[in-house]
Amino acid sequence: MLRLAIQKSGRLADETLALIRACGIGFAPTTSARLRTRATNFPLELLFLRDDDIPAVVADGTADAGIVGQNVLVEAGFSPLLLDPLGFGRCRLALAVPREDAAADVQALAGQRIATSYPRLLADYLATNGVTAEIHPLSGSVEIAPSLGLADAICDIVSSGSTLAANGLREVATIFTSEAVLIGAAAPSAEAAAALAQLRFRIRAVQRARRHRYILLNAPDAALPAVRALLPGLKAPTVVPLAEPGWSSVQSVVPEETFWEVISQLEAAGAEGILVVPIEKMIG
Ligand code: PRT
Ligand code: ZN
Repeated sequence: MLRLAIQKSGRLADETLALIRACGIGFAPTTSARLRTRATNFPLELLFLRDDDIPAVVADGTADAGIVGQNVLVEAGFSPLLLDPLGFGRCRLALAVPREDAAADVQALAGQRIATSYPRLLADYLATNGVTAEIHPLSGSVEIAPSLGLADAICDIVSSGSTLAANGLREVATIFTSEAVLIGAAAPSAEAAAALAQLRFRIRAVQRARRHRYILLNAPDAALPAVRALLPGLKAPTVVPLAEPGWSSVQSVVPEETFWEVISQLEAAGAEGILVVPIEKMIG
C-alpha cells in the first residue's frame, strides 16, 4: 500500500485529485469529512492534510509520498524529498513594495522590514544578494502589512498579481518559482516503492499526453514532402493512401505549444480536413 499525502482543500486539492484520477485510479464515494480513503483499483491510500504538514509526514515516513507546492517543501527545509515536478499550482514568490516606493531592486530593501510567510526562502535570497534586512514572519494576509505600518515591503506568493495590485503593491523581484511536486520518503517499504514507481510511470504518461495533440489531415500527394517535414511525429508520421487517387491521410503527434503554428503552416502547404484530437495517455 502506498500512502500518499495530499492537500485536503485549497489551491492544489482539485488538480491533485484530477491527476490521480487521470492515472486511472478510482475511489469509492466518501464524505468530505473522511481524512483518508483507499483506491478501489490501485494499492493506494490518500491522506488528506494541510499542505504545510505534508513535507514532514513524508520525511518521517508516516506517508510514503506526497504532493505539495515546491515553495512549502523548500521553506520547510525538506527539499531532498523532491521526485517530480507536476506542472500545476504554478506561482512565484516575489518581493513587493508599496506602489509609490522608489525601490527598484532587492538592494534598495537593505535595512528595511520585510513581512513574509517564507522566512527561510527570503533569508536565503537576501544572503545570496548580500542584503541585510529585517524579516518579519507573518502566517497570512501578508499583503496588508505595509498599509498597517508593520513592514516596508513583503515577500509573498503571486500568481496573477491581482492581490498585489488590489493592495497597492508593486513587484520588485522574483525570488523563487514554484509548482506542485511529487515528493517521496527516503526508505519506503518495497511494496510502497513498487506502487510509487507505477504511479510515477502513469503520471508521466498523463503529462506527456497533456503536452501533445494527435493530428489527422488529408493532403494531395504533391504536398506530402512539405507536410511530412512539418510533422516529425514520434518516429515519422503515418501516411495512408485515401480512396481518392492522388490523396493521402496523414496522422501524427504534435507538441501542444506549437500546434497552432504547425496547423497554419500545414494549411499553407495544402493540407485539408485537419482534425486535432486530445491524447489520453502517451507511453514511451
Ligand atoms: O489549508 P492549507 O494550509 O492546506 O492551504 P494554504 O491556504 O496554506 O495554501 P493554498 O491552498 O492557498 O495554496 C497551496 C499552494 O498553491 C501554495 O503553497 C502554492 O504552491 C500554490 N499556489 C499557486 C498559490 C497561489 N498560486 C496563490 N496565488 N498559493 C497561494 N496563492 C495566494 C497568495 O498567497 C496570495 O495571497 O494567492 C494570492 C495571490 O494571488 P494572485 O493571483 O492575486 O497573484
Ligand atoms: Zn498551508
